Amino acid sequence: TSTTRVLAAELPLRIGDRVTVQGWLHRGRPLKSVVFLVLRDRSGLAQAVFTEPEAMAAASGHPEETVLSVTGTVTANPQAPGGVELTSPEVVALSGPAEAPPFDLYRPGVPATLPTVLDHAPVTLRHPLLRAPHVISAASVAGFRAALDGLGFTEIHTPKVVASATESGANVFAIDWFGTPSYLAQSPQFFKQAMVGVFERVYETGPVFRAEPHDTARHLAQYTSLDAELGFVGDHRDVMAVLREVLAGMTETVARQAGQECALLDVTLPEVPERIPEIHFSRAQELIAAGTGEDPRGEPDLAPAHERWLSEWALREHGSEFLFVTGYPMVKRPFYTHPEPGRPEYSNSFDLLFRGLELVTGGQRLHRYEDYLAALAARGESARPYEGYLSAFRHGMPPHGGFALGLERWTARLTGADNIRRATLFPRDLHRLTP
Ligand code: AMO
Repeated sequence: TSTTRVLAAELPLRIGDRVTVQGWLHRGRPLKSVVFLVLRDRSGLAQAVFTEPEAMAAASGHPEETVLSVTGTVTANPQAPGGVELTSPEVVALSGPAEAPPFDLYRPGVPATLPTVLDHAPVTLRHPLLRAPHVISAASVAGFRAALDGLGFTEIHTPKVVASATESGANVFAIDWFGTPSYLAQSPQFFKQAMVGVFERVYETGPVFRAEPHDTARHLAQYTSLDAELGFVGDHRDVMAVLREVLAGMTETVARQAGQECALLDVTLPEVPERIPEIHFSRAQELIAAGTGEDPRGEPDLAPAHERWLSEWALREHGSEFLFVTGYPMVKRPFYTHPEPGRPEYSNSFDLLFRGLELVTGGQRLHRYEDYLAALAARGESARPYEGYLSAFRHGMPPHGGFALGLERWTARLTGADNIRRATLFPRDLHRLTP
């Protein structure tokens, strides 16, 4: 008799039925008069209990991670995972592992260093604790999309090999494109701006590349950028308002779609305030000077330690785990940045800090062609490499702005990971190109 596959999490609804569960042998426990097999599938764990001598023999000797198909009768047992187990089971091995994982995947902790976890990612990520951040990451992207779809945005996909750098200051990977020098895209910046002229509101989720020469817990050489761009804004505050909706949508979707994983990792989801507190860069520097005794005034950017300090300040003063820092100095922002009216040394841009870390960068952009020419000239740059990009602005572009959120940073902050690499399936960095 053949039955269709049922997921572990569905078993409580199938008591009394004869069903087939398929998955990996999470843990086998052969005892004297009974053999317990715990199977793991995408939904969770299911236990099968073998008591007949012949069935016990068939269930014994499979190493963990053997792929099994078990057909049995769903029987209530409060002690089993999910309160049910398969009794009178028959087992078929679909494939066996050639070697054991570097550590037991069924133990509640992970007794391995990060390099060991990453070196053996195809198998170590099967550990429920190591898999969970990636389920949360997937739910976050689903929430990002749903929120922006709801706001009338169109999803786009843009090239990852480009002819010019976009983010001044960030390092580029040069590649040989059929003999033409080119770069791996640092950001979809130019394309998303140009597509405002076509769709008004666009978003993209995809890989971007930064040739980061430093080895930190928050930088990758390839990361996933969640980008949005919208036209007809008054200034950067309209962009911040959209970002607020997106963060709320991401958090809600994580709660709904990855509740089990959040519980497993003890994740406390942040509250996204109706109005995320904001502070101007110049004011932030004054606070830091007064609060830490270090004087950052004159620095064009915030040091990581000062971002942490500001995050704590926002939590203390405003009860918010999010803080917008606005008005970063123009010298630290790319040429497409819109200056602050009245104080042109500052910009209509922002960073969003979340739990001590820069999570998002965004702002209002220049939208007039002549302003781009002037901005490039003022920076001593030729307009020629940017001609393709600038053509959008020769045909009429509305005031617009957007943002980019680093997915791995979000997931790492959400799950309390000490390193962004724990939120990355296969990290690419200074030292890592495999697996
Ligand atoms: P920026 O360069 O600040 O802005 O990047 C946006 C966000 O991406 C994340 N991030 C990184 N994550 C992991 N590893 C890295 N090396 C890394 N670098 C950046 C951060 C950061 O806040 N075009 C602009 C965005 C815009 O204005 O729309 C941009 O790329 O979370």
